[in-house]
Amino acid sequence: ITNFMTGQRFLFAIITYIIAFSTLSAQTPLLQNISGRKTTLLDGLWQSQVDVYGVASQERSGLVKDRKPVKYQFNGENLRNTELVEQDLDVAEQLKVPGDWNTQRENLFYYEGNMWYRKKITLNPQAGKRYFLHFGAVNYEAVVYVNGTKLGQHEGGFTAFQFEVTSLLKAGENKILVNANNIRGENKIPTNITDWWNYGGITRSVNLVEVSETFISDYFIQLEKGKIADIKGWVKLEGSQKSQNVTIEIPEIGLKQTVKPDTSGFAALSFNVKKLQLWSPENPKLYLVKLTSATDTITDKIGFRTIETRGTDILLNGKPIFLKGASIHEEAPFRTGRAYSEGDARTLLTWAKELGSNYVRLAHYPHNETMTRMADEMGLLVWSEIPVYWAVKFEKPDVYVKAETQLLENISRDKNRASIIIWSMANETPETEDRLKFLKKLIDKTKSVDDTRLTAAALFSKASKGLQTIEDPLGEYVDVMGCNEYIGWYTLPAELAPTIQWTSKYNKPLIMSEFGGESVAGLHGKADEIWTEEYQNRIYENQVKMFDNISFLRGTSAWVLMDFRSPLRLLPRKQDFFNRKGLVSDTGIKKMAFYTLKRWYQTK
Ligand code: GCB
Repeated sequence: ITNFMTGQRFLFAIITYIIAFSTLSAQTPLLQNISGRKTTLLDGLWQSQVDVYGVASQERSGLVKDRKPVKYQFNGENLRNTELVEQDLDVAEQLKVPGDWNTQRENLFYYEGNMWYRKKITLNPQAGKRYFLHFGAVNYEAVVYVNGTKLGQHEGGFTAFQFEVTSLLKAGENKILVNANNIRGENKIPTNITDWWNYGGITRSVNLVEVSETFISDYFIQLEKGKIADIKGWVKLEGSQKSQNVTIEIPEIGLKQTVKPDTSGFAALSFNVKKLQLWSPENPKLYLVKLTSATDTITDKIGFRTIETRGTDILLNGKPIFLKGASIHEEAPFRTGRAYSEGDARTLLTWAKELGSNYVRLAHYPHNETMTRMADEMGLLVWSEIPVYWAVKFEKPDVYVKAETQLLENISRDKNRASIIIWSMANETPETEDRLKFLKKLIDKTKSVDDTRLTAAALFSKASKGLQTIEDPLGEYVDVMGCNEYIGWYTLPAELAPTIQWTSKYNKPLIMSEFGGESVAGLHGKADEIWTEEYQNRIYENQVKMFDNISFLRGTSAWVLMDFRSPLRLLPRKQDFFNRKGLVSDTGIKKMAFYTLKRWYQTK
């Protein structure tokens, strides 16, 4: 019986593994630094078709007996009225890419389902070159076809993915077809219920990337943990000529080193550097870094800094730092919808700067690359996270794979950004054994691919009689404890905050990763009238007094920089499907609390 059970379990494990990986079939490793490569931008208007039932991927045969199957010919031409074909993308409505569909057409505002996107593009592929079709993000699932061939699929709405299309492209017209669906599910990451709008579609740029047959696919170039004069990392070649040398140059400091990759194309990097100006919020110095092989060249702008903890301190370049900031959703200022542009990033990060921030928490999922690159340039430290949010099915192995995939894709894209100091695993998750195992595994995974940064999670504290204690068992495994608390909004009167004693089971730094309350910009009244700016401001006035009393507090990210759309926020005239906890409204009005927090940040 035991043997039989073991065999059965083994089989089950294998099947689970196959299922898990067959649904995550986009090719990895991701190409590093898309903006530094030769690309054809495929943004703009795409033909689109709503498909509520998701039927168009198959012929609708067999639905009604004795009738001819109806054809959906996304991949061929529509046969102009000579045959029954119930679809015509040539004349269908268009959608902008990048962009969510919800804010592009009124009748798609609440839409959660399948959408077909098609782009025709004239190309002249060069012999000897390789081509990759790269998506910045599609929420939530994407199935991609080129010229009628299915390339594969990708799950996870906020991370990049790519497919090699070298053998499929032809001279002349090429067709790219994408089925995007944003159907929620309890076994997905995130799950069914989130406090943000489930914007669907091709929400980030699409690029066709051209590379040489053998090319520099990826590299990791950062300072070694705790060492301000030692650059460490690796470079990876793909292609048939993997043994060619790769030269790494940082011309400004006269660095030039050549390495020889092993047979898999991998070469470790390690050099001692002198006179390096360290990256910091005060001096966000980025260096031009150039990688050259016989067949490829790529340049990037990279900053160098160290980040560590010592007891309850966070050390940036060896010196204690207090993180002053706000949490930010990837919500577009002024127009709502998913943010994606340089203008969006500039507006949001400029507000953060005006608040006096040296740090931002990019909640609750990986934001677009423009955002993290701009944080590098503007000198904002970043907490980066994946949507392991609320009631995740922690007990399911396939759910773990989804979370780990998103984590690795996030780290893969942003590992060279000096701004990113924290990889966060989860937000407000229940304290169960399954969850602890799941998140510990994610932390171990993170450390195995990037040991230069800190790990964190947004936890809860336990309240009892004037005491707030952090004792979540996950505290043992993270480098930095995040805590979300809503004293003055969801719990306790605001005025009690300064009287509360904070304690922690762990000798680690604490970041108050969320705090705040809602207000309607421009709505004024007494400080005890909920929804007024005064009410929200009162919460902040008391919060900052409390913060001054927490000996192990090393950072704060207010919830939230800007009002954002959420299906959870139903109250007409006040919320109208917006979470109004912004310090700034979605129309750019700074609320009273903005200035209160700014004043406190000036004292830090
Ligand atoms: C939280 C969540 C955040 C919500 C916020 C709220 O704790 O982490 O996603 O938006 O509270 O406003 O309730």
